[in-house]
Amino acid sequence: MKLDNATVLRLAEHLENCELQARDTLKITDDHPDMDWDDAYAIQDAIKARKLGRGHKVAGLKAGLTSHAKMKQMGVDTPCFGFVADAHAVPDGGEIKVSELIHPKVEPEICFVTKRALRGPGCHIGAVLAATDFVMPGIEVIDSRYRDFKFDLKSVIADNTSAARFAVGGRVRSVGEVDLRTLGVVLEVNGEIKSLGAGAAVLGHPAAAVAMLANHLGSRGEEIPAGTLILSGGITEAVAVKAGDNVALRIQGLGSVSLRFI
Ligand code: 0L1
Ligand code: MG
Repeated sequence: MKLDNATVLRLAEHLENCELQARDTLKITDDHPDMDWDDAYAIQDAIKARKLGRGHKVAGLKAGLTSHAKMKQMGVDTPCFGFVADAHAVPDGGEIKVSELIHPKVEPEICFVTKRALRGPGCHIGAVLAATDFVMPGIEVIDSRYRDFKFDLKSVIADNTSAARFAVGGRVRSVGEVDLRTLGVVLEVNGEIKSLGAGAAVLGHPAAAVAMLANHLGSRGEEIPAGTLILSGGITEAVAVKAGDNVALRIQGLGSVSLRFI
């Protein structure tokens, strides 16, 4: 670690206040160019501790930047990991107030719910599929706290990977019922198709993103507990949304989930 504890806590407070007050900031590596990966995750952990300290719960885990479309869009070459909180959860078909966000974008994701714990190192797709209770469609709303989404990977990790809102819904399926690589995904805004893809866009197989998350947590002495919701990452590039937009995600065999931005 390159940052002292007081700096980690101060940056966590700053970034979480930006989230809660819907105001943007410059990327934190501008002032802390030497911060390392441990610093970045320590700031994210401190944001989590702040939320838990106010009585919130972790609602799930997320892998971000897991498709080449997303990596290319954001100019990075490695996935990252974060969490979603109960306050981020929106019911299927629910409303999101744009005034509570900075510059929201939506991402189509395949979500996993585990029935057994997963712990790296050595976690692989087979272990993930064996430990998965079911999969379902999810829309993740990302809202980087960094001005104009201009950041680097360490700044993004510290900012809890831009987590802002999410909705899951549709049909739950066991992984034996579907081939997650070839599932077609359609994201519509106001009835117009905005992006298309297939599950394999996420690291060749969305379960690979979950395995990578388990291995990342394993390197920190943590695991994915049984019963965890995991957002495996955007299958296409993220799509900017504004007040008045109706967003619908359809995933072949998994039904649909929708959100309204007001
Ligand atoms: O969930 C994601 O893929 C978001 C990762 C963070 C980068 C971004 O804000 O696009
Ligand atoms: Mg995402």
